[in-house]
Amino acid sequence: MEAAIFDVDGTLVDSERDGHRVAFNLAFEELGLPYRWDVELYGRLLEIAGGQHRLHAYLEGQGMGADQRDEIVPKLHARKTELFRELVADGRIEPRAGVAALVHDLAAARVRLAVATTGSRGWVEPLLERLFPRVPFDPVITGDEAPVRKPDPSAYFMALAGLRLPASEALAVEDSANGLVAAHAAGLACVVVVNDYTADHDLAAAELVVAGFDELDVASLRLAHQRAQRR
Ligand code: XBP
Ligand code: MG
Repeated sequence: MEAAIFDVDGTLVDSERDGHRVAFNLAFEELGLPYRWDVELYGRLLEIAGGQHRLHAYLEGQGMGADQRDEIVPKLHARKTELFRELVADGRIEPRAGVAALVHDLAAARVRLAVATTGSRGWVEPLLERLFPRVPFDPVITGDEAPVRKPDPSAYFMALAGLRLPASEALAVEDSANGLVAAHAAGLACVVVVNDYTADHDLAAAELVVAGFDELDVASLRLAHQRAQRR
């Protein structure tokens, strides 16, 4: 296991319910739109990866035509990205418990670290700088570069290309079924650390599923990685 590639939303940070969801709602309000996403509805909308895709699908369901959506979605999403950056800068988004210790232990064990996310570079970079300032994630692949978002494997293929490693020498750390499918489609072993939104996902194919980072250490990640090589 030469490298570990981390997802961001739901994995490095619990960012969806009290982060992105809040920023989407503030953007709706600022643009004078009547929509508000409650916790339960947002859980269902998370099946659509990527904020702009999520907005398009939802607004289409609300009966908004394609021309109006094409005009309003980029504005809404740009404002939502700024608002989410403000939440990060205000310290409202925190690393998941135990993840900071794990990435530091991995780095100390000379396991290289990378990021593969469907989120936008506009908030991913400031979030990593603020919450993981000394962690050498390289490369950081975001939804801006990956041509197709998860569950498509392109973000993981790009991360592997940046690391110059074959999939067999890396491990993905994810929180969701979408992420697991993306990682496996890239040929990567995958450990899933579930959260409230993903605990009921079908994760049977994962090399390891745990409820929190306190259940993981470098040795258990190495074991999960070896399990995939024996399959
Ligand atoms: C994350 C996403 C993103 C975030 C919001 O999925 O799907 O759309 O919800 O970020 P994953 P943006 O954790 O599988 O990468 O609004 O920047 O898309
Ligand atoms: Mg995720």
